[in-house]
Amino acid sequence: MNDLVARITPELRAQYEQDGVVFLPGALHPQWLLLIELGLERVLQNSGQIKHLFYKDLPGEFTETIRNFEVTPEIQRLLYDSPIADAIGALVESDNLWLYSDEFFVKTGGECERTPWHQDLPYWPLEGNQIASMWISLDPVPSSECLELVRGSHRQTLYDGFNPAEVATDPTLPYYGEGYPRLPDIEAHREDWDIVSWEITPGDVVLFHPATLHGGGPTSAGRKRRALTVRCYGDDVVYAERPSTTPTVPLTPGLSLALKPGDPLRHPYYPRLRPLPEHQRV
Ligand SMILES: O=C(O)CCC(=O)C(=O)O
Repeated sequence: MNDLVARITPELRAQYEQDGVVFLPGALHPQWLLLIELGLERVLQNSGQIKHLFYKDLPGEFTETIRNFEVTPEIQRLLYDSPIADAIGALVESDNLWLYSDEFFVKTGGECERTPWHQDLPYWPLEGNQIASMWISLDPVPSSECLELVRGSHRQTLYDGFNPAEVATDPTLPYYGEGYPRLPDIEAHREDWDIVSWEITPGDVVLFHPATLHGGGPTSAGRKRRALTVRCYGDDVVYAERPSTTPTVPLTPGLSLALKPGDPLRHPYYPRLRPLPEHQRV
């Protein structure tokens, strides 16, 4: 058992269940951060990976890329070899662990808008409890610019997502427009919500449930914030349908033909991380 897994105690698990988020300072060795940085460089330079740019016409750039694992050997090494999957498996209490997706959030080049408040779960075609995301920043981040989360919100209403194409107009405009209530304007009424965030030193991580309301602080001039979120799940997660108005994220053509609601979420889109697959053993 490595040190990180030993830190996933019953008390930490209870806190995760209660709050939908836990903070682990000094969780990752600099070697793993270097691997992430090399993976990010590959993605930004020449991987052919599709880059989504939020908030055009601002001084800073806010870029997102999703499912980098498939095109980035560094992210594969990270997820097979580092203690990230073991820690998430320990947190959600599942010996089997699959990767749902991984996502870079990069804010560079000057002032960047905040990441709108949202929950991840409505965007995903799944249900279950043995699931968690790990947010990892390569850069030091003051708490005002960090990922922010509403404690306990994973046990309350599941809202519609925000519409990425309309964030500059109104970050509560719905993604599906049916099936879920519209997101409240959390930013306009911050005092009504139990918001937590941390001052980040590289190596610290935030673990959170995909139904926890969260957003990302804006970044100020001269700063950069490069974050990777890794999303993994265990045995109890099953395929679930979402409103057909808009596809789930990331795109998974064919998934709805292969699985029916309630089926365990097993598909080549979701590589097994634990137990370590045979082809990754030496
Ligand atoms: O880093 C950010 O600003 C947003 C991260 C996020 O929304 C996520 O990891 O799900």
